[in-house]
Amino acid sequence: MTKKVTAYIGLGSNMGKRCENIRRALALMGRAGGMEVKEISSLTQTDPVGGPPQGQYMNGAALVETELEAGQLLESLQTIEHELGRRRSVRWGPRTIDLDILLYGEEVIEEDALQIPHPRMHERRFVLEPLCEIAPGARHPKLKKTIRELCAACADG
Ligand code: A4P
Ligand code: MG
Repeated sequence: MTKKVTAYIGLGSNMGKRCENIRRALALMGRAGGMEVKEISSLTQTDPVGGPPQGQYMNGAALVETELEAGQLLESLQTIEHELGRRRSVRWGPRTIDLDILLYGEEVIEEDALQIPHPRMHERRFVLEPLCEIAPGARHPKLKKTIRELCAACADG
């Protein structure tokens, strides 16, 4: 049997129909092959952090079980971002959909194209709060703290 890994995906949108974009991304993730969406947090509206002046985001998080390697998972998520009209222009700029791999099991990956845990997740309330809803006890493999602990210690907002 193929080994399954539990991964957490950060969901964000601040262009167009934001909830609809996230809902469609989750549906495409379910159909992409090699991953199953098991849990979804609530979606909350958040003020933009960094980047140019831009509209408010809807943010959430999802738990997926996947047979894909982390690099394959990233590729699959980027294909979905593209299908939903995401065009990369400005870093941290507005987007129809952003799908970030927050955690992939307890793996630590530090490559140019892929860093896991997501390097800024622990300082962002818009990531930690939805993640804490679905994975309070999941552990950040570098900081050795649970999501609940990181959320309680987060200075953002
Ligand atoms: N990449 C490396 N590690 C990862 C990972 N763990 N998951 C690389 C996904 N991608 C990863 O990402 C740029 C490159 O990061 C990818 O090609 C991939 O190889 P991108 O999605 O093209 O660009 P980006 O999202 O603008 O950059 P980045 O650095 O991912 O930005 P962040 O940190 O995700 O910030 N404010 C609110 N309120 N809510 C938000 O959701 N999001 C951002 C984006 C800024 N402010 C926000 C929000
Ligand atoms: Mg991103």
